[in-house]
Amino acid sequence: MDVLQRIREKVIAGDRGSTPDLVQRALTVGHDAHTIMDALVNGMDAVGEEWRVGNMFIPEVLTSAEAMHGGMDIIQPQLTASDTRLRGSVAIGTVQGDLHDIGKSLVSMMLQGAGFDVHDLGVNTSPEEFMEAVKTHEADIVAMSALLTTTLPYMRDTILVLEEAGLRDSVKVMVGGAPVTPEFADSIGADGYAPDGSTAVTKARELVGEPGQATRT
Ligand code: B1M
Repeated sequence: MDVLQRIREKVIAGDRGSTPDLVQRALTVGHDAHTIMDALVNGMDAVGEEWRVGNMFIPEVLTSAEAMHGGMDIIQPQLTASDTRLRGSVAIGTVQGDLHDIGKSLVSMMLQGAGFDVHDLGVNTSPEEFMEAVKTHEADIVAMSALLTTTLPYMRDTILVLEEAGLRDSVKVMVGGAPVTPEFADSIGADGYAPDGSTAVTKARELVGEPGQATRT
């Protein structure tokens, strides 16, 4: 089994001890950080499917998430060091009521790697916290992540709070996360949607006025 396949298997097994070592080995043998990230994400996707069908339970899912984070910590310097030119300021967080942080953290790292000044507000971020962060950091982009259908409405609420605070015209809003669709993004008046980290970078560049290749909004 090659090292990328083993990384995927270690995430599925929730092996917090070996995953970072294997990721380090993958870097040493020449795999780039994005390829390794794909292997980590792939493992987490398999975990999600096993959980969905009832073959895995929450404690196991959590140890897989920790293994994934351990691997991400190793590739973070590579993901965030590719371009140091500041392209704009981004306030990113997972929306209120939502504790999923892996996808948001990946997008955050990739935006940093692309040269954005990223302020990661963490998980369970209320509309008011997003709004305050826009003021404090003079953010060009608010980037919201949601993994639960039940927390999607907080994306709309955040946009409303930005409007009420008179900030909506000065900041772009980008949304993403597994249940988010382009149609949903349009329906709440977001400026951009991205299905994954690399598209999020392309979209963010477009939103701050750089040419990009994203496919919508
Ligand atoms: Co959660 N969970 N979970 N969970 N969990 C899902 C999302 C679920 C689909 C599982 C399932 O049923 N198959 C389901 C949601 C169903 C729905 O609403 N449609 C679900 C549920 C129901 C729940 C609970 C309610 C379970 C319960 O308690 N009964 C509960 C809710 C807790 C809460 O948030 N309040 C819960 C809890 C948890 C854990 C704590 C156990 C754990 C989170 C640990 C952590 O994050 N530290 C967890 C996990 C790990 C998952 C799954 C298995 C994996 C999510 C993940 O990290 N994926 C997930 C099933 C799945 O997705 N297959 C599931 C890997 C990650 C890289 O992908 O986050 O999609 P993702 O991010 C991608 C893209 O979406 C995109 O780019 C990323 C990189 O490609 N992206 C953006 C994300 N944000 C973006 C923002 C952007 C642009 C792109 O711009 C701003």
